[in-house]
Amino acid sequence: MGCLSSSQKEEDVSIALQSQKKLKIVFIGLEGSGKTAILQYLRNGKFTETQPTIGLNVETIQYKQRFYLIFDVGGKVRTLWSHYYDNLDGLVFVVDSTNQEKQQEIQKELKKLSEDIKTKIVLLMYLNKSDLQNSQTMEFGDIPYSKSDVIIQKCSAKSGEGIWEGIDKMNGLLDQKFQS
Ligand SMILES: Nc1nc2c(ncn2[C@@H]2O[C@H](COP(=O)(O)OP(=O)(O)OP(=O)(O)O)[C@@H](O)[C@H]2O)c(=O)[nH]1
Ligand SMILES: [Mg+2]
Repeated sequence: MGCLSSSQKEEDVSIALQSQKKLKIVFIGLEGSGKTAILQYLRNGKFTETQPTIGLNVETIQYKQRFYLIFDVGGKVRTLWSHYYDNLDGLVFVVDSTNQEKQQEIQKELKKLSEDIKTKIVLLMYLNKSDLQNSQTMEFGDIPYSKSDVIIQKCSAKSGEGIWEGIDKMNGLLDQKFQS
């Protein structure tokens, strides 16, 4: 998996994006929620064991006619997340659906998002680890992010359930955004 140091200039990235016409997607979410496992599933079509991400992973995936450049940012140092928000097309927020105790922490991060991101984007919330018995539906109340389109998708990086479904919904909303 390609790895960039977190100090890579955002400016270089946006120039690269423009020349290759890729859409920029950033994966965030609390540590251990399954961001890297989902990215690996998208890349390889199967579950792969992961290590906690230090800094970030970067991968390109193709879906239908579109190329997505995906930044998977480690959950441990959350102050890093906003470094990748420039020229964003979509944001994927991964939640561990077996960990109800983290609900308030997630809510706090969602609120922060609405302050950090000023443009209209597509927000895909993956409720991951649906293969586990203690996976539960989670309520986030009003996602304080009314400027954007929000998709909530149950999924599992282990079984693959819902992973491509989430990407398909996001792709559909991006189609609408570019047509309007
Ligand atoms: N059962 C199950 N385990 C999962 C799933 N997704 C991830 N895991 C496991 O959860 C742990 C954390 O997954 P990661 O993908 O590394 O989590 P992350 O969000 O990238 O974590 P950070 O990089 O630390 O922010 C690993 O042990 C994974 O194997 C899933 O859908 N089901
Ligand atoms: Mg990771």
